[in-house]
Amino acid sequence: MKFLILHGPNLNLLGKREPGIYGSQTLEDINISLGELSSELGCELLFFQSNSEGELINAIHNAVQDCNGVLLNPAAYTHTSIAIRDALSAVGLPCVEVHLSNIHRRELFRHTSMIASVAIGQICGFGSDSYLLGLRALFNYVKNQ
Ligand code: CA2
Repeated sequence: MKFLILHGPNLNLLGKREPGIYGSQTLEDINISLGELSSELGCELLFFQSNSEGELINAIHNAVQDCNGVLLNPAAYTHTSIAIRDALSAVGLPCVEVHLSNIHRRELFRHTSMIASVAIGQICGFGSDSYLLGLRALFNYVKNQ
């Protein structure tokens, strides 16, 4: 089993800017933890981060060739991108949406997700654990499909 781990805009700054909001872990730290979990589960991961909507969409399109699912934090595109939503819907791969922060406790504009309705589920508010919980959920979903 292989999963695409997709990180949206500005997440490359994690741990380097505004640690008060998003914590001190870097994206590299999160990817390492995900890698450790994938060894435990026995699956393969493909990591990709981009600040560009089109590149994220291309990664989703390419995933259909060799991935069984997508774990994604679309970052600010969560709230705006019908194009990412349509890409996920078009490829039909199971996807889990994750967020470090609890988007429902924050500004009103973060309460809406364009992605949630095409995802199996959404996990938010647990910092980097959101990703680990999300990978477990995605793995179990695909295994039981
Ligand atoms: O809580 C999350 O994971 C978010 O997806 C993070 C996005 C935000 O727009 C979403 O509403 C919720 C922002 C990611 C920006 O990451 C930064 C990291 C360090 C410094 C500045 C931004």
